[in-house]
Amino acid sequence: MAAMSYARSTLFSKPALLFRSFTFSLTCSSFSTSSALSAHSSRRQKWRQPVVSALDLGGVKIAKDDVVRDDPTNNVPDTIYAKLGLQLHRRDQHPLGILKNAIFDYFDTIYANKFDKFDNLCPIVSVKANFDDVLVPPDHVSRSYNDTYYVDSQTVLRCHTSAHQAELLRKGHTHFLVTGDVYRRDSIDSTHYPVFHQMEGVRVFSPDEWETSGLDGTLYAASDLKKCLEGLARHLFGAVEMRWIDTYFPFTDPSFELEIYFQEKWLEVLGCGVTEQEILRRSGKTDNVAWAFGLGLERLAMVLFDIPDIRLFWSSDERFTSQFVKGQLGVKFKPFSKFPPCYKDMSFWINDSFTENNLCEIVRGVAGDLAEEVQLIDNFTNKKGMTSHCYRIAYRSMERSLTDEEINELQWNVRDQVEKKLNVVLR
Ligand code: FA5
Ligand code: MG
Repeated sequence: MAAMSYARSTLFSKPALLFRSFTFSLTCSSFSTSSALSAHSSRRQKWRQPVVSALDLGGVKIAKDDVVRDDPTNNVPDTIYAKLGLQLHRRDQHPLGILKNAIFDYFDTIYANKFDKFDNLCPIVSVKANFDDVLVPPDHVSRSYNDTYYVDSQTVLRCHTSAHQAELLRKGHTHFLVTGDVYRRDSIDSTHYPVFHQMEGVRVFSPDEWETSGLDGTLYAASDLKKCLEGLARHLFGAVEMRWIDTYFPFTDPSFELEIYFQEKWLEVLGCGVTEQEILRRSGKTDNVAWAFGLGLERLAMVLFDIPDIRLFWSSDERFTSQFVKGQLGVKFKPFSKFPPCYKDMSFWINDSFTENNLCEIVRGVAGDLAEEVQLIDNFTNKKGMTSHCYRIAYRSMERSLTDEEINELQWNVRDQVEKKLNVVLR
C-alpha cells in the first residue's frame, strides 16, 4: 500500500518494474489497431453518420466511441471521457490558466520570447510517443493497464507531457513549452485526481553555447536548468527555500526533482534533467545537449492559491470560479463551505488480480467527484492464505450537504460493482 501510493505520485521516477497483474487482459491479436488516431478517425468517418457530438482535441475530431469502447484493449471509463476537451489550462480566469500564463511571462522575460508554446496538442497519443520515444523500458510499471488509460493497444491518453518531446524535437523546435491535461489511473485523495495538468519545458543547446564556458555539455545544461527553475520558483513564490533531490527518469540523466518548502512541508513540484543523448540522436541532433522538465500545475496552484482539494479545480460552482481573476497570481481561495465527510467501510477477500487502482476506478465511476478518499484501513491474511482488505471511503461534496439516502445508495452501488467487476468476496 505504501509502496503503491509512492509509485502513484512519482510514476516515472521508478526504474523498470514488472507489471502488476491486472484484470484487463492484453489479448488483442484480433483487434486492428491504429497508432495515429487522426488517421483512425478519418478512416472511420467514411462509413459513419455525420458525428453529432465530436470533440475537437487539438484539431483532431474525436467521437465518444473513438475513446470509450467495450473492448479488452480499452480501459477508458465515461467519467474520463467527460473530461476530454475541457482544457482548464486554457482558461485565463481559472487558477491553472493564471498559473500557466505566469510561467509563460517568466520564460518570455528571461528568454526574450524564444520559447515556442503549445497548449492545444491532442491528449490522445501513440504508445510510441508516450513511452518508446522517451525511452521508457518495455517492462516499466507506467506502461501497465493498471496505471495508464489505453484507447487501444497502441494508443493511450498521454500520462505526461513528455509524450510530445520527441515529435517537437524532430520538427526542429529547440526551445518549447507544452502544457496539457494528462491522465493516470490512480488512488483517490485530496492531491490525486485521474486527470491533472503538466507543463513540459525543453531547451536545446548547440556546442558553441557551452564550449566557451569550459564545462562539458552535460554539466553546462544541468547548471543552466537549475538556474532557470530556481528563477521560476522565485518568480512564482517569492523568496522560498528550495532543494534539489537526485532521482531517476528514463529520459534524463542526470535527473532531479525540485522541492519547495511551503507551509512547513517539502513539496515536490517538478521532475527534470539533462535529456538522454539517444533522444536527441534520434531527432537528428547528435551534436547537441538539452535539458527538459515536467511540472505539475495543480501542485503549484494548490500552494499558490491555497486550494485545499484537487477536485475543486473541476468545480463550475460560481462560488469557486468567481474568486479568480485573469493575471492575478496568488489570490487566496476562501472556502465557501466545508461539509463534513461521510465515511463508509467495506471489507472483502481479495484475489490475485486485485489492485487498488481498479477499486478506485469503480468508486469514481459510481460516486464521481463525491468520492474524496479511498483508504486501506485494515489488511490481514488468514491461516488459509486468504487476504482481506478493508477500505474506508470518504464521501463529501465540495458544494452541498449529502443526504444519508444518497450516500447509502452510492455505497450499495459500489459494493455491488466491486463484487461483480473485481470478482472479490465481500465480507
Ligand atoms: C513525469 O511525469 C516526467 N515526465 C517529468 C519529467 C519531464 C522529468 C521531463 C524529466 C524531464 P512525474 O510522474 O514525477 O514525472 O510527474 C511530474 C510532476 O507532475 C510531479 O512532480 C508532480 O508535480 C506532478 N504530478 C505527478 N503525479 C501527480 C498527480 N497524481 N496529481 C497531481 N500532480 C501530479
Ligand atoms: Mg516525480
